Amino acid sequence: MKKLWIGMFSAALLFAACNSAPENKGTDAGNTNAAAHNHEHGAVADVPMVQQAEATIAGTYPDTVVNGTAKFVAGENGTVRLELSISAPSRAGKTVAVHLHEHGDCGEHGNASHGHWNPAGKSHGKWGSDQGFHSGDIGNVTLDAQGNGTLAMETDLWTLGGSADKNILGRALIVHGGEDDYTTQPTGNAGNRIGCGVIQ
Ligand SMILES: [Cu+2]
Ligand SMILES: [Zn+2]
Repeated sequence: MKKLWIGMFSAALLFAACNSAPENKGTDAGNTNAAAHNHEHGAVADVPMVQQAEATIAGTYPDTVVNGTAKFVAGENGTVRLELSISAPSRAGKTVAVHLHEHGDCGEHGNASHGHWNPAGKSHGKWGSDQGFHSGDIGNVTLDAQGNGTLAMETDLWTLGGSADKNILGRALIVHGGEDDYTTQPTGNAGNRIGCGVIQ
């Protein structure tokens, strides 16, 4: 099944390579080709659209083990689904913040990724808050007794490619050592950047 799915992805890449229009066909094998033409053709994409992307998360400090994977899959109707899995044994039983940061550079203990990705110029906050939130404010993940945690979400604020106000390709997914208080500006006071991966 996995191989089949990868094959479909390859086919999607080939399609994208010979047709510059974004392809919004979902991963459901039952989709008809007609569904691929429901997307908007108006805007010229800054970055070619892809159907899936991934960030491999690694520790940014030699003495703090952090591993993880963030898988992003484009859905129908312009949404992106994230399935995140992280492991940070030193934070077992604690809650850690996860954000998308602006630059896809994990250097300088994650600080080279700069601030939270905030294309809409909003205040930092809890995802979905009426008071506003950054497009990168994924939020907190509670880790179990082994330091493992997962998060899944789906949003229409992100795209895999496309215009800079929505494209998350080339941005960094940061795992912090502490919890996001959803209040402190503009960071949430979430502590050091102990894990990082670039979305590609
Ligand atoms: Cu952050
Ligand atoms: Zn933020």
